[in-house]
Amino acid sequence: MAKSFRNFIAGKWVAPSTGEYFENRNPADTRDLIGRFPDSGAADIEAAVQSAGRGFGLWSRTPAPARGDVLRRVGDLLVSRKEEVADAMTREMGKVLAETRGDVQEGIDTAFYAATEGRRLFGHTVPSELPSKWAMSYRRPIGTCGLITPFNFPLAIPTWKAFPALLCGNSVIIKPSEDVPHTVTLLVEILLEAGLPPEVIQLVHGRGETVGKALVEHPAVGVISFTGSTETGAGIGQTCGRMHKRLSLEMGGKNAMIVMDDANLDLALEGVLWGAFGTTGQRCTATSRLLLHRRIHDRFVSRLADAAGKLRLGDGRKSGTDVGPLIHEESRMKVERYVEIGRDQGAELVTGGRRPAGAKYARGFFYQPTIFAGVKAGSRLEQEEIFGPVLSVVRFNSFDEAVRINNGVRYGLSSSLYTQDVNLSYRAMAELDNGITYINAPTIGAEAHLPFGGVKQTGNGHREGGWEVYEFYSETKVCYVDYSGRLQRAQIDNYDA
Ligand code: UN1
Repeated sequence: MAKSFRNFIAGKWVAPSTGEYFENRNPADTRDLIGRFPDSGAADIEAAVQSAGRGFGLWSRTPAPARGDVLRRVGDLLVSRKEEVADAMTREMGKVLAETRGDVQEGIDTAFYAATEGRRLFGHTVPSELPSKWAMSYRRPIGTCGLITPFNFPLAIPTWKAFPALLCGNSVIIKPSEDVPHTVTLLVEILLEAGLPPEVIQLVHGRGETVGKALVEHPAVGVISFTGSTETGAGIGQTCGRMHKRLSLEMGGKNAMIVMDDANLDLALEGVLWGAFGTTGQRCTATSRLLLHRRIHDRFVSRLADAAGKLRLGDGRKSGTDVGPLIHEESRMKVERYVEIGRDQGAELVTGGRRPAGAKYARGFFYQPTIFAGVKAGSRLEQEEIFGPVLSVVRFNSFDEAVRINNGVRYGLSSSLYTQDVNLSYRAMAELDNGITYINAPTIGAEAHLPFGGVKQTGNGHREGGWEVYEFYSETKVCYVDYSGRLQRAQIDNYDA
């Protein structure tokens, strides 16, 4: 009998009010049942919100350096449990162990950054325009933050959201993806072990349509942070707009790598294999378009098809695996639909394009690394996010044309340019419409201490990571202290006296 996991609400591990559970199975082998997780309802969110309000009262008055100390211990615990968390993550999510170790490391980096931020959290002190008067700002906690996280970075993304939110003095309710509920359960255990007061954190498992919706619509949850699809994000945006909530959205991407004719092609080849097929293409930052200069196009495509065909598909927990399964059957079917679309639209399938054969793959959601060449700018394959191991190659004639193609999609997360030309590198940084541009590296690989996010329909202007996220999770408070002992009217007494 598989273990039944619980929610964490009001300082206790509790069963859901609904009495319902869903199964969490290994995507590499669906016979492997990890456990049953709560299919919670609105009543569980209500209890979590009540508790988070109490947690906020306590935590918001704890000095920020002391909050940072808790997060430092979280980082230490993640370091000591890195291997165990990575293994649990690969078991429920599928990506290879090297990647889930990286995912835990991103959480560790985020914890240590947050720990030191407790001793910064800078405001400004600026001169007043009037004599004997001080003017300054500082960062204040906001309240309860609702965090809705996706399946592809089961630890890193919850930490990007929760650690800065906590460091700023807020309480947190996490609703993780129902595809990866175990990893966040481990994270909450670690937060508690590190000494976080229990009511500061709540974990409510369940589906977006029920639990996620109740969280977004609850009037006492003033902040929502969501990573997921652009469609779901648009709906959340409407609700938050109507309710005047602070909202951070991190959504789709259709990221391009541009390879110029002077590029180091060995480096570009290694880069595109990693960018397109790492995490089985299930990153918002995945390299899903490869723009090749016509002079190197044919040679590069044939080397790439060859190398992609050699990637070893399999269970991410077994050594020797390069590419794990997709997260679930619907996601594999979506990939299959796009492969059909590519064929129908006349793109040339150069490798992959089907499920792998063999008993080894029969129980998992595997799909071969797939490459289409001759993809037309503007076609569906080139424009739409697939979130799987499908790379579309587009040929171009000039750098200007490559920039136009890169910018011709509704998303704007990351981009990449391979060249030896320093002038083109700087032009790319200026002209590519993305939140992140890499030079001589693929479109993935953002580091935790820099702001992460995209322009256009990828986001709504906020950034996660780095220093900027602390502004999202805190309110600016401005204070004026007039010690002149008289009424001083700003803009008036100092000009018209
Ligand atoms: C995502 O693409 O969904 O930049 C997150 C990267 C990782 C985070 C990616 N550090 O590839």
